[in-house]
Amino acid sequence: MGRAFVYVIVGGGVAAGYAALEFTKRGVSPGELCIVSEEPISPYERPALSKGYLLPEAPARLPSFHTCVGANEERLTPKWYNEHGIELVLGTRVKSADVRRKTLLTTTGETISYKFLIVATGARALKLEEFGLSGSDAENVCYLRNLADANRLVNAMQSSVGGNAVVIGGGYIGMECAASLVINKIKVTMVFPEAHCMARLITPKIASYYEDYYKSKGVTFIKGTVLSSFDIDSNGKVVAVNLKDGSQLPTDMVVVGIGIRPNTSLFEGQLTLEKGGIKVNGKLQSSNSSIYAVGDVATFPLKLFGETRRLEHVDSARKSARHAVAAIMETDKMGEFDYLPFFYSRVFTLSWQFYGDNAGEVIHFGDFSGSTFGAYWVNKGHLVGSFLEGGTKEEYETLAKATRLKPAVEDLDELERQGLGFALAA
Ligand code: FAD
Ligand code: NAD
Ligand code: ISD
Repeated sequence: MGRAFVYVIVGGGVAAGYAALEFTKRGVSPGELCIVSEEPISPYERPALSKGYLLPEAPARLPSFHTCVGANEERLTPKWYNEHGIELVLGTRVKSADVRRKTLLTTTGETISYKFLIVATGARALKLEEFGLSGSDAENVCYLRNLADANRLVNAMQSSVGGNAVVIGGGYIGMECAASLVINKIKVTMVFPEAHCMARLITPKIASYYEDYYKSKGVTFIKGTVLSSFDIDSNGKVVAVNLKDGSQLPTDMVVVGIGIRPNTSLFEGQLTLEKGGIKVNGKLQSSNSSIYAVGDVATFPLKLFGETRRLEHVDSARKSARHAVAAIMETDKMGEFDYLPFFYSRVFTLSWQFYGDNAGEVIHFGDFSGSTFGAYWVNKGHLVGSFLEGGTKEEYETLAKATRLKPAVEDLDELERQGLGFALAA
């Protein structure tokens, strides 16, 4: 059995939702577009899963956070796809792709053919087993990538109120889930191998501010070590976490956030890969001219810094998806994707934004004993990155604009003295 479409999107996450919106804005006809997704629900704003979804009071629930509300655009419900003649094939994994024949084979045995394919398969959470450990299947061990994971996490939290949780990993998932656990009245111990949290992005000085804040909320940090094993009871629940440094942490639940791997396997050996993702050009087009890749799975040229990057953040998923659709539908007119990396997080009453690149020398500014502070990264005499905690909308916009301009920085002391003023004047 088989069906044919002009445009097919494989993957039904953030990028797929924004691509669908862009297709309709550019005039796709009913019956031309199909989205095939392993998830049983239409595209939603994944960031909500580690934030509003985990709140004990008035938690965010679908359909409120279907794409594209995260960018203040229309909320695309299943009805919206239906009304626009977009075929949603949900709860269905694509198990193989034949790029020569331009076909996808699904787990239901259907063959779906395309003229243009957008790969938006995102990424999967790394499992402890990939580091030689075991225990991921225990009922109170939680990962967080999709709605099913989030529901499992909510259930585990509800059974652990007043108890203890161990969070493995000091990255985005670790920090955002730790905050949610605290808000759910669960005592948290965070364990990670680095010297400070969020080591991929922030400086020791900024990390120290966040760690102190978390400590004031009762969070304990155990750094420079990793998990060695779980103690699991006869009901299949983890009751203690054993660390390589020899310590043992009794616990009611565990959250694991130890990074991701892009879902490239369908195309390995068929498309060129780079830096763990599908290599694309400035139009988001892969080594096969009928196939585009967007979001977490794409390694694209970052014009601003003259190198290729694969990013794992929602803004780049949204914008790369829209650019790919524009490039497919307006082939001659579309320029290259010219992206300024933008990352953010919100936990407790804290909120930060980051723009650009965290390369080169770091200049901190602002009041680290108060609530507004930041940092600039200066590389080869130019400002290339900026971070701000506790800024206003206008301040973040200013920072983004200034970072994109990559202004020359002649005097680092002066930059430190001017702080946000430097961005305002740039
Ligand atoms: P995804 O949104 O992961 O979508 C991929 C889709 O492809 C999924 O539906 C998946 O089931 C499907 N799929 C995969 N393989 C197949 C297959 N073979 N067949 C069919 N379907 C398939 N970023 C930020 O910038 N800020 C945040 O605050 C933030 N919070 C986050 C919170 C959480 C809990 C998580 C997990 C991520 C967060 N991110 C955040 C990252 C952001 O959500 C991702 O960068 C973004 O979702 C990437 O979009 P994507 O469409 O590329 O992939
Ligand atoms: P991450 O890369 O941010 O952090 C992984 C962390 O795992 C590292 O900081 C390290 O502390 C830890 N680690 C690595 N190996 C380990 C090991 N063997 N044992 C113990 N700890 C180990 O990844 P994540 O936190 O898992 O996040 C997953 C994805 O979700 C990322 O793509 C991230 O960008 C995305 N996300 C983003 C946001 C945001 O942008 N606000 C929020 C949530 C999730
Ligand atoms: O970007 C985001 C984000 O941080 C969320 O929580 O999108 C979601 C939506 O704003 C949820 O409605």
